[in-house]
Amino acid sequence: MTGRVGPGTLKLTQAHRFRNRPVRTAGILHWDILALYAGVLDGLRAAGHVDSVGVDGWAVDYGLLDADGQLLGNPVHYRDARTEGVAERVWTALPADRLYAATGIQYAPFNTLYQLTAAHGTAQRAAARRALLVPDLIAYWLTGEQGTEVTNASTTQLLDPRTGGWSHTVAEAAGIDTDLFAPLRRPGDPAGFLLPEVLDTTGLTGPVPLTTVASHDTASAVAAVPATGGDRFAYICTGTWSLAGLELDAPVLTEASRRANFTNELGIDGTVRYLRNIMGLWLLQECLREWGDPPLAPLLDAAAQIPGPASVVDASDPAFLAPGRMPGRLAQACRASGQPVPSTPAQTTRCVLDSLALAHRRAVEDARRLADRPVDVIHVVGGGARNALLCQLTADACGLPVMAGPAEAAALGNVLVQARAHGLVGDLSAMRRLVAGTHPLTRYEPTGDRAAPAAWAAAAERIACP
Ligand code: LRH
Repeated sequence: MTGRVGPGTLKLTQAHRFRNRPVRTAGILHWDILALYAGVLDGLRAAGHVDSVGVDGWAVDYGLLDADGQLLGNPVHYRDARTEGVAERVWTALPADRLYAATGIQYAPFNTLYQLTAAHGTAQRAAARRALLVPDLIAYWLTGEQGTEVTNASTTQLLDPRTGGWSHTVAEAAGIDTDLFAPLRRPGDPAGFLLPEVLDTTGLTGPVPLTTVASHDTASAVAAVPATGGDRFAYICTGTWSLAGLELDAPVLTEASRRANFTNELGIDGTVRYLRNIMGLWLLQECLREWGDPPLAPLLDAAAQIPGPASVVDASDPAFLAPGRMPGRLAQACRASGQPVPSTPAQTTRCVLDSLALAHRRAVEDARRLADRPVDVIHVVGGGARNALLCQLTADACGLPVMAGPAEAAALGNVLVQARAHGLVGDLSAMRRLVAGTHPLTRYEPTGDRAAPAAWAAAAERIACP
């Protein structure tokens, strides 16, 4: 994406789009990282002229480099099964409650901490001198400079959210030397210049600086949430995942928070992203893949005609993490909880969207209770903001208005942090006002049906997660 920023101006243009196709080899699910990097180079070529570049991407995954700075094998996908049972092993050295008190990070089987533990004893890990998180790896190839961006570093579960530095307690207990990571850097920090080989390949004219952004895509998206009326808002970043929660000044590290599996990831300017991971539209993407990728609009129209909330599943359950056979797995979960089994694509779609709305409701309610923060409005950003049925169901389930948009929040947050570093925009609230003033938002009111709250509470009870 290219962005143009100025007083009253914030405009994104898609320069190039490419597929991200994970590949399984020798039993392990990998990212095709060179194909992704080639896509980045094609994008830079298509952009034509740029004053600054920023890289963001998904969390937790990393590439290992050898002593010469060369990549040792393709990064492993966080949906790979290699981390099964690994967290339990780590907890014998550092119990889960102490781990949470030290890092504030939710349990997810794929946290970098568990991935690095799973890799212990492999030849690749033995040869590794450096681990670079995926956006940092792309930034390294573009500039030749290595760094570890702090919002994404918080998702490793090796950082102390109170200090923003490494947690040596956790690293030592897990047998991980934090020198494996490059020095920490913060959104806004300069991060070098595009290498001559990159300028050659892309046709760009140098010097082109790389600017550190909130390299965790969710942190970039939260930075661009168009909230302009104080702090009584929740956000849901919807895409492959739904990341639902609050922006706080300090982490919530209580036992109740740990039990609710809330995470305290770092945001820009010392903020904390207090949120829960919900499986998100991945559930639907996987069904669509199984059904041969039919057009989405008629399916959503048909799903909207079905009375709901219909059968629901627990959309925070890691059981849905792995790819494959999703309609069957959803049907099985409904059967196991004694609910009608969705059998048509429209019914399955409705089941997914009702389940997401219900999980959004639980996350927003739990977050406001655990952080003791009132919430008047929910901002839905990311690709799911385009899904009117999901936004309406979320408003209905939560009993709160939903402000939907922008869909490209992560790219906007990326561009805004660069613009700020180059003096083109003010603080976080000025950034948010600029998003709100330049991007149309759609407001969804909860439908005023008196029976609705009881229907959603009953749906929650059916899957035993009140
Ligand atoms: C969303 C995301 C999310 C992480 C997951 C691995 O793209 O970065 O915040 O939990 O991917």
